[in-house]
Amino acid sequence: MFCFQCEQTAKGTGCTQVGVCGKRPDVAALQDLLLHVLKDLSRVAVAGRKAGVTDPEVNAFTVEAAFSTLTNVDFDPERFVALIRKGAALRRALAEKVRAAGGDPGDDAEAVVPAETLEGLVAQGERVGIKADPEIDPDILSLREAVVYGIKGLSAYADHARILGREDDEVYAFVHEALAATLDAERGLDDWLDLVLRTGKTNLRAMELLDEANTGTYGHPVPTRVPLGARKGKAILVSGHDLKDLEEILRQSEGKGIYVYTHGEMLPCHGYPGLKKYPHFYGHYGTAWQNQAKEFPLFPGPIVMTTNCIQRPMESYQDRIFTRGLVGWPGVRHIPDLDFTPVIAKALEMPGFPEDTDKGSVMVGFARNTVLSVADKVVAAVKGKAIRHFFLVAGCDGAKPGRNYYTEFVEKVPADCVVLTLACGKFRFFDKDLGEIGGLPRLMDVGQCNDAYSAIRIAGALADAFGCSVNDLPLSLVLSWYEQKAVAILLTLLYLGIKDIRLGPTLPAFLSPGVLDVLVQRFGIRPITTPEDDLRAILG
Ligand code: SF4
Ligand code: SF3
Repeated sequence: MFCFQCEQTAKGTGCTQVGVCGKRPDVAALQDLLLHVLKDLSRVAVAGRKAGVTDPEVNAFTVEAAFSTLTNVDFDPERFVALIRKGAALRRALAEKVRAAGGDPGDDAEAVVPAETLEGLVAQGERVGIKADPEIDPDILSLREAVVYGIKGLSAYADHARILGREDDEVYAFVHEALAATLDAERGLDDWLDLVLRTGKTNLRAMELLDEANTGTYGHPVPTRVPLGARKGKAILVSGHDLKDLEEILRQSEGKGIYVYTHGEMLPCHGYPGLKKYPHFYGHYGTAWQNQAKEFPLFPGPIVMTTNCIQRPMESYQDRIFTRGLVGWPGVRHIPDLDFTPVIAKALEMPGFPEDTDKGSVMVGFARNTVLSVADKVVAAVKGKAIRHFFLVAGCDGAKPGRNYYTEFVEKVPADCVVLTLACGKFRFFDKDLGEIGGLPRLMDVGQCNDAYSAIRIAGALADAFGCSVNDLPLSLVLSWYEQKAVAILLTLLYLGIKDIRLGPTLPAFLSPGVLDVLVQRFGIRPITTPEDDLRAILG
């Protein structure tokens, strides 16, 4: 196997024996084969659009299948076998439709015919992995993989939006164009660079769709205090990023004497009016994804993983963790639709929390509507020099010790500066009381990684208010990345021309020295150093 799509890749170069994330070589090969099937399907979808043929099932399948190969989503070989077979069948059916419409779907002989057995499929996957072409130019490989990982992240956002009824064929058309382009051995460096930035552009649209989907369905988040302790009684823990799953769990468990808690990236859900209206939606349990093996054994109820990041479940909670959506782990019970009866039954069967406990609380709900509703106050505070600088300290968390940088950074931010945050990296500092400046909290949680769009809108609106570009605002981006949604967001920021981003804890292994050089020259992107040095460099 060879995989270097995430930040924790082995030795900072690539996982070759087994994934640091726990991905086994057979699953890695199946993911490679699925991706190859998707690229081939995309080629036919591109030909289809030229002939006026689009297929909603193909569109939905493409983003679902790409999302399922994102880090820490699906570790179950059987699920990938099913996706590979479905992808190949969709390709055959689509090619026929395209031909019937007078289009040219290409040569069927080039299509993948999935092997009969798991071993056969794994062998097929091993032939189409990242390093399949030993002759490929390292910069082209780097840009091609940047596109693929950006598409995986974008697909996650598009899939979340689709679940809530928001779609745009332009997004699907680009996903197909980009995946088909990865099969084109003739593309030059400039074409690849262009495709990288267009991936960022389309990701912005996908995030916009998701923002419309979330706020259109559940209302705009409002500032909300979320307890970190527990209420005496039965309990369900919901993790991941999927708001629809959470809503259904709340609806189906209402009036049953069960309290529902969020975990990880679900924390910001407490701010949505359409979700916080449930009286049994109580509080937040635990911290970021990489601590689940420590925190889940102590939760006295069932746990539902709606999306990434799942870690290898410990034996002590194997029988009460459930996967939903695209998440999978061999041997873990999967909820195939929105019927959460088994989860509720498990909650009723388990003891729940024996008593109330108080562990403090945190505030959520500082998404674009909240922040922009006090834009005048913010602008006045900056002009009156009460606020010197804004920091967006955002992104993923992970297990590496280098990630303490973000905790220290936030602790050392001077008292006249404001910290905006989003995504699971915030668990390094989310419960710190940084106080207020002129009635504004100094630490504001914009939401999930899925809400990066909200932060972009806030930055854009502030730039408008000051009559300058985002790059000229007293704002610095200090980002932490781990998986491919973060890659997609980074590509969006580059597409928007945002400069001087600080990125850590390490730079992506898939960026070749040549590509990194271009990013440094054109965008001033740089690795984090130490909190002291970075703060000094930013604030002068
Ligand atoms: Fe390694 Fe990350 Fe790939 Fe898992 S997803 S195999 S940790 S690079
Ligand atoms: Fe976190 Fe997995 Fe990226 Fe949503 S939950 S930000 S890592």
